[in-house]
Amino acid sequence: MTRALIVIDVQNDFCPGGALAVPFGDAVVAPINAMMDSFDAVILTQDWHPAGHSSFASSHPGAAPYAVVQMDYGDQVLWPDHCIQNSPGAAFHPGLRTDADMILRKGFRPAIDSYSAFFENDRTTPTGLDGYLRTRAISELVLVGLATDFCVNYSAVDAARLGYSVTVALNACRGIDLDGSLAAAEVAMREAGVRLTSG
Ligand code: VGL
Ligand code: ZN
Repeated sequence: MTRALIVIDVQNDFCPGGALAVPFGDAVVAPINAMMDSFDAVILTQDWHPAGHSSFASSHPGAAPYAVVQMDYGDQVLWPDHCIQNSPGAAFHPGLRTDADMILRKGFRPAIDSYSAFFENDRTTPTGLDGYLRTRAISELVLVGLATDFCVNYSAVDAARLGYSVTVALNACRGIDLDGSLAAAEVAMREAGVRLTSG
């Protein structure tokens, strides 16, 4: 079995002091670094939005951050401006090992968000990661990173649907937890056949 570690969005804006800080987000860095050498491939993802992205509350006059709006592809949470291309907030946490096989950027199309590393939020536009993994004969994935209830959750569920064997190492993830989203994400991942581990 060829196994990959998929490291989701360990970027400054999701760490303490960042624009969309996940509580204790930086606590994932040490365990993730320690895991990297045990995999055949390491893939890092990077949330990578243009200024004025449609997922930003600031792009919707009168809307507050964390409100939910209807886009033509479904519900979308409106976020504070974050991970703007080439900004310090979009950079990886300075302690994260970046000696990875591939770095995948997502969320760069102005009109659509992309939580998942596999599909944009319409759940059909591919990022290309599935093709990369298939051509490298990678069938087992371990996912870690930020945020458990958004990008890790969507990536894990999509990966399971695509037929990968998927584990989320919760000890190396942290969540945002908006209105119970963390508990809901754990249910969604389990229902999709994702293994959840804590150590
Ligand atoms: C994420 C909200 C907006 C994440 C990205 O990485 O979980 N969450 N953009
Ligand atoms: Zn984002």
